[in-house]
Amino acid sequence: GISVNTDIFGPDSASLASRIKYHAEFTPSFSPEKFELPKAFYATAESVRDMLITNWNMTYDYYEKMNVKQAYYLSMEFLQGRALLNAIGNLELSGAYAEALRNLGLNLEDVARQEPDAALGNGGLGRLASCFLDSLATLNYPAWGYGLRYKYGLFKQLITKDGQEEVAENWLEMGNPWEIVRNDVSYPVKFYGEVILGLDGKKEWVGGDDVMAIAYDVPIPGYKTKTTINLRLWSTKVAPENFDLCAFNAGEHAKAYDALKKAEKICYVLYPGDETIEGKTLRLKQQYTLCSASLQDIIARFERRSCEPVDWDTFPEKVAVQMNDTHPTLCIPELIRILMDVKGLNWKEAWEITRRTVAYTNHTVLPEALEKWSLKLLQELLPRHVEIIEMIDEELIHSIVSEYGVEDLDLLQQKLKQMRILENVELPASVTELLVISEENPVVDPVEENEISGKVELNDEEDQSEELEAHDIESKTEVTFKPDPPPEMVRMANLCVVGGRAVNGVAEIHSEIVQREVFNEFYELWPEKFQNKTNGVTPRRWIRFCNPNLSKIINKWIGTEDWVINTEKLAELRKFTDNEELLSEWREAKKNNKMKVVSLLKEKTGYVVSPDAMFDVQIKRIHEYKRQLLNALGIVYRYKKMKEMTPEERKENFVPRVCIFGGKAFSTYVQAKRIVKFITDVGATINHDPDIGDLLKVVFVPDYNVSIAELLIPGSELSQHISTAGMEASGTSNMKFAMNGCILIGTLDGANVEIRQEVGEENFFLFGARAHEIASLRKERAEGKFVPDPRFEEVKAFVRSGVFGPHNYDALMGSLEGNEGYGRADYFLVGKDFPSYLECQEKVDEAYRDQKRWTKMSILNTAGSYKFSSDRTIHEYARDIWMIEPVVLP
Ligand code: DL6
Repeated sequence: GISVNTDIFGPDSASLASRIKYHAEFTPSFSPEKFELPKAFYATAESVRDMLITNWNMTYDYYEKMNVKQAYYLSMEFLQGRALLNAIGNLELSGAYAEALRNLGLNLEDVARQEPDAALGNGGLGRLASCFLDSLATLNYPAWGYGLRYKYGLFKQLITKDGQEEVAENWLEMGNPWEIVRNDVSYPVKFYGEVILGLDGKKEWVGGDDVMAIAYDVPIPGYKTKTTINLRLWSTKVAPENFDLCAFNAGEHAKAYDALKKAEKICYVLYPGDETIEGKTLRLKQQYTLCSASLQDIIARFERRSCEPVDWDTFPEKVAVQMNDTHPTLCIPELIRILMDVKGLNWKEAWEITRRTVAYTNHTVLPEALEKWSLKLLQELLPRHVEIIEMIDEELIHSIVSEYGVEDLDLLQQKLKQMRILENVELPASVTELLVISEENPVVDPVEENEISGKVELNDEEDQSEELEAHDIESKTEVTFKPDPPPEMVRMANLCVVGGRAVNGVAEIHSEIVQREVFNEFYELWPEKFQNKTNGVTPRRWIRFCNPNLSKIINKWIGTEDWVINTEKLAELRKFTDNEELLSEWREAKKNNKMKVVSLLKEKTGYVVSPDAMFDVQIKRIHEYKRQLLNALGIVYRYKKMKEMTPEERKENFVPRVCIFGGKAFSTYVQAKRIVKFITDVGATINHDPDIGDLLKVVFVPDYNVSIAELLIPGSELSQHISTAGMEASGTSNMKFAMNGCILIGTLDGANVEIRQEVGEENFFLFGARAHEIASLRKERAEGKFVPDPRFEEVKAFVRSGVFGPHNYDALMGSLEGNEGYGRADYFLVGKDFPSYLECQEKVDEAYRDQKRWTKMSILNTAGSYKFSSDRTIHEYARDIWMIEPVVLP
């Protein structure tokens, strides 16, 4: 399948074969006797890496010589997937490598499959970062990524009879041929300690524990360019002076290893949460390690490239730092700290430089995902940073006071409450002096009744420890209530908005929500800061390399391979949608890709499915807002209707479908895990029902990752992007599916809105409530005013009847009804959207029956997807936020 290739320069296959053999022998990580697949992969990758290093060095030297402005993309996640086919594809050596390996008795695809996925990310946010790196390199932008080198990536998902189980993913077990450790690039990162006033009157952060951050570089090659940029990942180890040799010599081995383990632990595991906050201290240490090591590195580079004396005011002319979500927020106080405490600048200078350097991308509007850190924890771990955050908070308060004045104290108080970085913290003295604060106008919020979470102390001494829920209070007359004071917190997103030169959302509708709702007060104060940068994905990985069958056809009809960089050329396909030859080639390519999916499903699940059925796919993190449950209930309804019909009626009424799911649930997200279990149970029943046969199959592919997406997306026909409107910031797999000629069924949410515009309304299956309706629908729902469609009641009753095994799925069905104990009633509005979803699915069947119409729709999806190349997104970031220019190597 790697046959579309036009190698135009570089070594021939004989030379590559000898390089592979060289590495098999002289970069040994396997025993010498045999040359088999795993060894062949490592030797091949090492031979590629040699070329990448040459290009990396050239790129680095040139940037150094030209002293260019560089952008730095700081992200806690990079979801790189496999690198081999991407690297040789970008180097235009796929054909030569395939031949070299053939001559060595091996097949390139088999060799490539040996590579473990680098899964240093949870989902969309991390994969976006990786697509951005590919575009940056391809477009010759001087930019680097900075992240952490987690020893264990995202967990491996097993599907057992109990649902999802998680197993550690030891991706580095056999070594990583792509990384280069830089033993000479390391920085101390401090935790704990205290702040003292030095003799020179400057603040000094002393004591505490230092760990060392060591750089591991991963070369990122651009497509058809020598530009090879860098992904620098930090690993941590103990600072040499912290290894307690005395303790070791005294036989206290555990004590001696303690510091060692504490330091290494920081980079052990990718924080598993996508949208939840847990493991707080370790997570905070990870975030600070990324920020501190990266900034020390960036600053060292800036100083090295500067003339003496260093003009710090020019720092923002040479450096742009992008914070991928709030995870790297500590960049802001860390940059200020280094500039003030280490480089000797004053507060005003340091704050100004920082505000001109860093920018922030928001990736979610879910309130529970907007990071907040306990002030107490931060104070303990990073005392100097807390002082700096307090100074920023004070600056902000003064801006708010000068904007809104002190005449209307209610208004002012409301703004302070919404906007301050520090939550539930008293106002600084400099501000209270300005304000006349009456009893009625307390400036620190009183505890609101509905927020009460405090302990209840009973009069009865013996029962003092008992904790009661707030709603129990009324019934106990003898109870006196002493609420805990509300916790003092730091709101990281507010800090990012205040400290960032720009704030952007990731799709038009999301950026509007960011401006109108999430950060509306800030938007009113500083409208010029707010931008939209609709996400994109790299067409190299997501069309050219993962779908060679389709690429060949596109080349033929457009007459050039240029579309791989100039994706707008894809629009030319629109001219040929009536051409029977193209239609038949297009169908053929899809069929071939579907055959690969058939093999994948068989290999991973044992299920054998028919390639003639429609392949209907939903692959993404499992989350209630993404509504895999809506999809599953739609399938159940379909199954129920089938069962009520005669075999003839069934065949006549339904298009055969293979419904494919994939995705991981956060390990402690109980409801998401129930959904996984439910889908697999539904599959187990339907797939073994002899009445149904090939008319309906439901398959959950375990351990969904980038490599599985690369196989599933080209072989899909319908893809589901059905989140509750307003909740999916953008989505990026929707873009990948459209590029590969899949038709989307979806709500008006995230990038779906723009995809529908681009591919044409008639080529997108739209259903469901709109974002602006959601709040009132939820209110109605909570007030019990929602009248469910009978089909929704029918499907829930069917599930409860026990058709899908011994479970009654009470917790799952109950969550859709708001029964006692299940919290918010159908918060994600599955019931509300269910009827319009079913009706839309009927339209899907109807369209699929007319294969000519379907194929045209498919072509028009590919043709209309060009806007969603990450090249477009990166050009926009470069132009509007980072102010960097492409730098082409001579
Ligand atoms: O922007 C990339 C990606 C979006 O496409 C998804 O819609 C969004 O859910 C995801 N956000 C996160 C949230 N993480 N945090 N914080 O992963 O970002």
